[in-house]
Amino acid sequence: MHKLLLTISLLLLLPLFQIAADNNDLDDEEPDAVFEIAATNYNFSEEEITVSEGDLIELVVYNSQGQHDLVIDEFNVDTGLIPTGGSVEVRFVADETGEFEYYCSVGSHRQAGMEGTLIVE
Ligand SMILES: [Cu+2]
Repeated sequence: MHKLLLTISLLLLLPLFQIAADNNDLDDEEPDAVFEIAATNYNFSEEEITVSEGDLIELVVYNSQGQHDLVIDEFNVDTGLIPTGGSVEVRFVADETGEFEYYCSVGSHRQAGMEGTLIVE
């Protein structure tokens, strides 16, 4: 009886492990496209990025000056604060076509011009 309960418990937990494994797969895969974006006060070096639907995208965001991050709400992309003089890599699958805004969420940086358009086609 105990064995049966144990087996059922493990079966219930299995999907959690699979989700964790899927996330790791994203890190192991070769990205289909890599974009380097530099953040300064108050500008991103790329105002527009065009990618293909379904592609695994890697963004390498450099921060050369000030406090910045890069966020794309629709794809749950958020670099967190990027160290000044450093960079952060984020990956996501562009699994939806359309135009999406990316922006810096620090203070009023977005209003000051730190935004751009991600086009998935
Ligand atoms: Cu900023």
